[in-house]
Amino acid sequence: MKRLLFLLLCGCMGGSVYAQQRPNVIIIYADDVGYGDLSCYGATKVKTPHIDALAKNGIRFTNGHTTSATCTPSRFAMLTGRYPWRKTGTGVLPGNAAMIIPPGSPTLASMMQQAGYQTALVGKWHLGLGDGSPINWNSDIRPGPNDVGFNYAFFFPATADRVPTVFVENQRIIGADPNDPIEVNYKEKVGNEPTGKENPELLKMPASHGHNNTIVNGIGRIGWMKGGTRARWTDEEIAYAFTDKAIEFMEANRKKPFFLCFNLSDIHVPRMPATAFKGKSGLGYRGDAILQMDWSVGRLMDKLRQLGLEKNTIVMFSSDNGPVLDDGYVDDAVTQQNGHQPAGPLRGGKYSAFEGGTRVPWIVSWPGMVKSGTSDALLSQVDLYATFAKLTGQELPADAAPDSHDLLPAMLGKKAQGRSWVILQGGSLSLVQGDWKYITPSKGVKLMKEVNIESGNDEAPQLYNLRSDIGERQNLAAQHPDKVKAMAAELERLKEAKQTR
Ligand code: NG6
Ligand code: CA
Repeated sequence: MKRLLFLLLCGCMGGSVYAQQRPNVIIIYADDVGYGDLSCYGATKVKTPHIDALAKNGIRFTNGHTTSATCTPSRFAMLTGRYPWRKTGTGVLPGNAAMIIPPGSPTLASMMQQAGYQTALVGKWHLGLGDGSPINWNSDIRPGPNDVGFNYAFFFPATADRVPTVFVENQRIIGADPNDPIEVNYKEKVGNEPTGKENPELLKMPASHGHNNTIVNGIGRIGWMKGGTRARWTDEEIAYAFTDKAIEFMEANRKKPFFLCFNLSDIHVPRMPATAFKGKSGLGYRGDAILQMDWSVGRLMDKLRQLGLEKNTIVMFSSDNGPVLDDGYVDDAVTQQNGHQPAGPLRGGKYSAFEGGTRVPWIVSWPGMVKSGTSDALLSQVDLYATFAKLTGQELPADAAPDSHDLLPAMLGKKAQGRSWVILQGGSLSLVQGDWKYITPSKGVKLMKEVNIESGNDEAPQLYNLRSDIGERQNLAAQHPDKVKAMAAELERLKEAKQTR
C-alpha cells in the first residue's frame, strides 16, 4: 500500500516513475555553516565545488531556516517535527545529558524506518544519551539513537568541544577499555590530567573563552573526563572517520532504500582539520574546515555515482544554525577573515534572532526528478518530517510531528510557495509572515564579547520587512504598531496551539 502511494505520488509529480526502488535520502547536516559560507551562496574567498555541483544540479533555497540559532534545539526539531521551545531542556546540552527525545517516540528516522528504509545516523548527535541516571560510559549506553529510529549509528555524543571525546558505534564506545574506564563530569574535575586552565602551555590551540577543562589532543574542552585514553579521537581524523562510516553504510545498503543523516562536525569548533586541509583556504582553520566539509560531500557523491545510485537518491545539504567566527578558540577565523562574510548579506549569526541565526544554506538535489534552479520558498527544518512522510506515502499519526508541514511540492521545486509563516528561535522568538518579521521584545541572551555577534534581542519590539531589508537594518515597529500587535497576537496563538500543522 505504502509503495503504491509512493508510485502514485511519482506519477502525480509528472517525472519518470522510479519503479525500481523508492529513492534513498541523504541529509547532509553541517554544523555552524552560515548563509554566506559556500561559493554557491556568494562566497568569493573560499570555494566549495562539490556543494556547488549539488546546487547546480538541484534547487538552491534562499529562504530555508533552522528552527533555532543553536544546535540541540534545531536537531530536536528536525527529528521530532516539533518546535523545541515547546519543551524545556532543549537548549545546548552538555556531553553527559540525558536523551531529550523519549525512546520509542515518533521521529523522522522511525517514520522512515516504517516506510521500509534502513536508517543511519553518522556524525554529531547532541541530543543526549541515557535515561537521566548517570551514564556508564563503559558498558552499553542506552537509550540512544538506536532507540529513536536509527538502525545504525556512529556518532559522538555532543560536540567536538565537549567531553567525552569519543566515537560511539550503536551503544558502545569504540576503543573502550575496561582497565581504563571513562568518567565524565561537568561540575568538577575528575582525574588528574592537565586542564586548559591549569596548563595552558600544553595547548596546541589556545582558548579565547571557556574551553579550559580537560585537554584532549592538545585542545582544551568543555567538561572533564578521565580514562578512555585509547578511545579518544584525534580531531584531525573526525571528518575521515565520519565520511568513511557514511560510505560503508551506503555500500552495505545499496540494494535497499536507505535514509542517512550525515551530521558533519565541520565547521564547529575546535576547528582542527586534517593535514590535507590545514592552511589551504587562506582563511585560517575555519576556512580550511569549509574545504574539508566540501571534500566530505564530494566523497559521498562519488560513492553514489560509483554505486549507480545518483539518480535515485535525494541529497539535501543544510546547516544547524548560523555562523560564528570566534566560538571559543584562537584559530585565526577572525585574524584571517580576509573579507569573507560568513552570513552573507544577513545580520547576526549563530545565537542570534536576526536572520543570520537561522537562515542557512539549503540545497536539494534529485537528478531527473527536480529541475535545477533557485527557490525563495519559505522552509523550516521542522517540516522535513511531514515532507518525507508524504514522499514515502505515509499518514502522520495524530501524536507525531505537531509543527511539521508537508512542503514536498516546494522542496521538489514543483511549487514556488513554501510556508506562509514560521517561528524562529534565537534567544527570543520571532514570527515571519510573508515578507514581515517580528522579533519579540526580551532582555534576551547576552553573548560573550569575543563571539562578537549581535543577538538581535531587544527590549523593544522589532519589525522588519525582509523583502526590502534582508539585512534587518530598519526597525519599522514604530511605523506599523497595528502590524506589531497583530503579529504578536498571532505568535501567542501559535505558541498556545498544541499543534500547528
Ligand atoms: C557554547 C560554547 C560554544 C559552542 C556552543 C554550542 C563556550 C564558551 N561556548 O556554550 O563553543 O560549543 O556552546 O554550539 O563554551 S552548538 O553548535 O552545538 O549549538
Ligand atoms: Ca551548530
